[in-house]
Amino acid sequence: MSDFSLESDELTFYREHGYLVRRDVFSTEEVERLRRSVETAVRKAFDQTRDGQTYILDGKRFVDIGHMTVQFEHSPGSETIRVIEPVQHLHPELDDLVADKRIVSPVRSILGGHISIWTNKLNLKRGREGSGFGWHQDSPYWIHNCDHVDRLPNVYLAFDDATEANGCLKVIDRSHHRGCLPGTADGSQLGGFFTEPNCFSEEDAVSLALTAGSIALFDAHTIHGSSPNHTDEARRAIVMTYQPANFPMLKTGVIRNINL
Ligand SMILES: O=C(O)CCC(=O)C(=O)O
Repeated sequence: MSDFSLESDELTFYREHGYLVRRDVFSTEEVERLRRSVETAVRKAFDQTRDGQTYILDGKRFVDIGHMTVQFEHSPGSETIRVIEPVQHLHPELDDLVADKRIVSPVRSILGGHISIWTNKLNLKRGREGSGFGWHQDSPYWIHNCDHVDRLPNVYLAFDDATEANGCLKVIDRSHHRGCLPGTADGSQLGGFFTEPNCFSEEDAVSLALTAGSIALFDAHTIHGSSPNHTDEARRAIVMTYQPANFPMLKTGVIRNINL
């Protein structure tokens, strides 16, 4: 595995189940440095929200700053950032991370050729306040901006140990085989982004408890979500999404090919 490509059994597992875990891909020292970069990026994003465009969806606060969207935690008046998308431009280490061969080589194995960046986001899930993510697929959200949603693999990198207690990522095993599924029709503004519960069984959920520095790859059609953080410590992660080469990024419209 010296070039970090997927072994054939890993690729077979990914194709069959819609996800794959690789443990301890980044060292403790690397993860510590990345955590510092993440916090610098968060401070930078927070400062920029002062000049952004604020809007509320289902009572949740979002701020757009140019092409970047910052989402705040759901409790009324919260100043805690929940998600930043895209994020790589906020720190050179994050910019390097999205092109790191340990992230990119497995994606190339899946897509079978040269690749470019689709999007990336920081999911911060701070201690106690960090809210969960309802069950959803990414593909129905992206299909409006992209005609190749079948070819947008995600790589989730854990910056902290992720456990059931702090809200680790969960996936619905094999759910990606069914393509885009209907969203809920509950009348809310964001409801359509959450997968209609009758379309899957939570009995098929797999909790991806990960040590910091581990990665999980998952398909854009894979139903996934996570619980709130019930601990005092943050559960931070970045989700980096790729596509075949020469396509523009979501939001920025810029083409960011990755040259290995
Ligand atoms: O970070 C998590 O636990 C969930 C991530 C997720 O659902 C997403 O980013 O689409």
